[in-house]
Amino acid sequence: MLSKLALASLAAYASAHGIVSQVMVGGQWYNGANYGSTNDNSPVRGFPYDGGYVPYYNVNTDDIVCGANGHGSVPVTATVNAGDDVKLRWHGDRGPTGDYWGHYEGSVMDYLMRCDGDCSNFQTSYGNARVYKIWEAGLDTSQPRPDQGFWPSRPQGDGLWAMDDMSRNWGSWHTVTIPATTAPGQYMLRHELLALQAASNLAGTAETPIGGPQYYPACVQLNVVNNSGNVVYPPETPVREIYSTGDAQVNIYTPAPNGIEHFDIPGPNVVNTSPYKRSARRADRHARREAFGKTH
Ligand SMILES: *[C@@H]1O[C@H](CO)[C@@H](O)[C@H](O)[C@H]1NC(C)=O
Ligand SMILES: [Cu+2]
Repeated sequence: MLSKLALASLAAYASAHGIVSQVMVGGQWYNGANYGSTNDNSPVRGFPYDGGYVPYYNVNTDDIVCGANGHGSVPVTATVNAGDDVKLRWHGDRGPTGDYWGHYEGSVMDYLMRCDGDCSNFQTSYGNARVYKIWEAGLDTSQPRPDQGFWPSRPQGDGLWAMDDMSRNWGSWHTVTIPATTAPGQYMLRHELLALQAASNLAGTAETPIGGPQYYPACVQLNVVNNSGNVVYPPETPVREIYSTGDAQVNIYTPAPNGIEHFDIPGPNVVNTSPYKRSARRADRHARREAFGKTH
């Protein structure tokens, strides 16, 4: 039987989710988002009032670009050198201080999206939002399943999920490097968490009324300067075409007791941002795929 306290925390679990509460861009601190509104001193676009996710059935709508409350711009566009790091802090309801990102199972992804001018004028509903993926991590099966710590609900299964790693081992901070070959100009860093704890159950449960995979995009307005000299223009994908509603509908709880042993991170591959056209290894793999009649 659940105590009143347990019921209260279940309710919090259902609505709290998380937001990017702080960012560090090129060594400079900025505020993140507020719940429910944009924050004047932040380059992070708005989150829904409850930090809620984009549900799987909206992955082909404009909401997937920067989230349901991220359509409008924020006043700050943070300047960063190509080659510098951007760090994002996910605020949630778990962890040793009760404010770490709360979910365990899922991937972490980063995309860049050109703003075609000032990000402060960039409206995600224009239908022009195109991205390329610069980083991703999913399930690292070379790692053992971590102990449960503060999160007793995690199911069985070997491996360390990137989302769990971020919260557990990095104080709920994520770091991504803006490629040194990025052309100067304004971009949105489209950072994204994909939570899978409800991915097997599209119908939802009492705790998760909307089931299925949960997408948490976070857009940071950036002005990229001081390029190294080499510029790479990677192929782009319209954001509303990067996922389909069937992506990530995995059952992480089976086959019991070992959980899933492999997770294909959805969306396009991470692009090659090396200043050289194509590495020998990639060219070789490409040639082999063509030999087998595969186009992609
Ligand atoms: C870009 O380079 C210039 C010249 O070296 C420097 O003054 C400026 O601070 C750099 N920008 C950033 C964001 O570091
Ligand atoms: Cu959540």
